Amino acid sequence: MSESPLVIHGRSSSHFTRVVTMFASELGLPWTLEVAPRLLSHDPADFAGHPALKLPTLLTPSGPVFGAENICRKLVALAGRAGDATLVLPEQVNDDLARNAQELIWVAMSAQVSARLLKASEGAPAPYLLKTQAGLQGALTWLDTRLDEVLAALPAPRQVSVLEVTLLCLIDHLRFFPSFPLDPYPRLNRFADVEGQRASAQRTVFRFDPRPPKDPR
Ligand SMILES: N[C@@H](CCC(=O)N[C@@H](CS)C(=O)NCC(=O)O)C(=O)O
Repeated sequence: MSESPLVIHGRSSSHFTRVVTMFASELGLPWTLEVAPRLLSHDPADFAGHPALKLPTLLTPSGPVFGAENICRKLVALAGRAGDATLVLPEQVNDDLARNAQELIWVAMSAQVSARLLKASEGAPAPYLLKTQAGLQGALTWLDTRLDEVLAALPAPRQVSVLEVTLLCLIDHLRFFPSFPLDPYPRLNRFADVEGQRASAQRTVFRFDPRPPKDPR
């Protein structure tokens, strides 16, 4: 494992970025954040060369690694822990309910990005924005109802799983950018309260990075 910190291109206010910084922290890998300057830019250079203009990207000497899930895999390898069953990547989850939960978490995270960016750039809510929000809330209801079963279906014992890290980042992000009440999801709230105590979560709490004043959050 290299001693120099890993460079993660992203934002401290991004839940996809936090999945990666939390995972790196869990693995004890030093990292620094290179802040993405303009979220609505069309220039891949503003996204560390990501051709689809997304973040996060992990910058490695052998090239970039795009996307939160891919980066988590790469981090496990960089930590010298490939094959360690206590680090639960999506491919180690063999239960349909838990796999469905992971899918809904990714969808909900993307829905939240779309909802925020559509809201920032438009006046009246477009029908697609309303559908996106309804889908996000549908995913949360599903997850809240089945959370105990989903967690019980994850491999154990485990240090950390992508599913739990992504779920914490999703719920915390909904608290960071509140747009509807989270009271209807008591299990998800309790989960986030407990998981938020992890050292890796405390180290990566959402905050705004300093950046050019005209860029919409
Ligand atoms: N599949 C990607 C999704 C990443 C994503 O949507 N990131 C958001 C930031 S939280 C983003 O880049 N938003 C800008 C945009 O969608 O234009 C991943 O897993 O990393």
